[in-house]
Amino acid sequence: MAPTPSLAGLQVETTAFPPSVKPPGSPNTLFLGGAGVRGLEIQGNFVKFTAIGVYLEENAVPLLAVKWKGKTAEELTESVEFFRDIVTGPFEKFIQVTTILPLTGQQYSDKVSENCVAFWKSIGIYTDAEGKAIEKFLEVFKDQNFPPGASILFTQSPKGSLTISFSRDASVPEAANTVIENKLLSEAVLESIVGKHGVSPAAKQSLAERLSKLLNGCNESKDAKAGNEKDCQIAPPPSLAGLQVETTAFPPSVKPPGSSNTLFLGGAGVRGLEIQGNFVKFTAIGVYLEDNAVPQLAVKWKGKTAEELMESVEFFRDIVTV
Ligand code: HCC
Repeated sequence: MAPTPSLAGLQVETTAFPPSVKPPGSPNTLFLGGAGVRGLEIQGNFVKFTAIGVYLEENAVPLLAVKWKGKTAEELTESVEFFRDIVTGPFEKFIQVTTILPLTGQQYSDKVSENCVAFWKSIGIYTDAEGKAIEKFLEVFKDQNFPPGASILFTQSPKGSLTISFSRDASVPEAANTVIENKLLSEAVLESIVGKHGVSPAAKQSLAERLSKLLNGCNESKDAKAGNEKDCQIAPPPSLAGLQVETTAFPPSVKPPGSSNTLFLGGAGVRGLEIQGNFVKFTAIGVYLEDNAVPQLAVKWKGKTAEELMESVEFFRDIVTV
């Protein structure tokens, strides 16, 4: 069994991608490989259309490690072959495309189909089977509409089936809408997002950054030397990261009611109680702080490790009273 990669969720615009999901039509739990926006330059402005999260089955890490362990995020970002290996690797994948701007099913499926066909032609494959698969793909989207916040979900099995589901929000439904049995189409959908001419350079960069961390030292057994887990936490810069606690997504910053300031997410967690031997979770709590808390706390606490802060009653007293 591959170890569970220790990953943070990611916030892309208003969409919180949780660290792991169980895709519709699959018994497996996949981890968030990376996420980013898909936008278009329109009259000099970068217009963001969708937020895309790419999830991978856990065995992707040891499989990719064979060739890619030791590479930096920059090397991976620039490697067409690395993304090809993600697209074609023998592990399950799940893609969540959440709309930022409204899209019709036809607009979306026309764009994706166009990109898939262009990819096949570029590598010299395009048979009747692929033509039929594209027809079916367009048919599935024909009567769909995606207001902002709706999601298009693709589950890709290693054998090559493409399962398509829809959600009115960012939640992942249990049931799938349609399955298309065509390996090349399944691969081309991911290729069109993170491949050589992928529509989301942001998702590519995110995948490269997170996987380089997992591949370079975070791929040891769970009981590997103490501290490894901590070093392997992958979190985007604090100024950008929200946190997912159970079903609650805490955004990276908020403007509290009755305040003119924007506060950053200091931390979040559950509040539970041990009841008859079970830990029962009652609430999810997020604590936001004003930006100037950082330089103020730095005076006394700069240089301390997370463990030292964790065990310091005085540190938490300072947060409460500062
Ligand atoms: C693709 C192509 C497009 C998208 C994708 C994969 C995508 C579509 C956005 O996820 C879009 C934007 C404007 C339009 C139509 C679609 O996210 O008019 O291969």
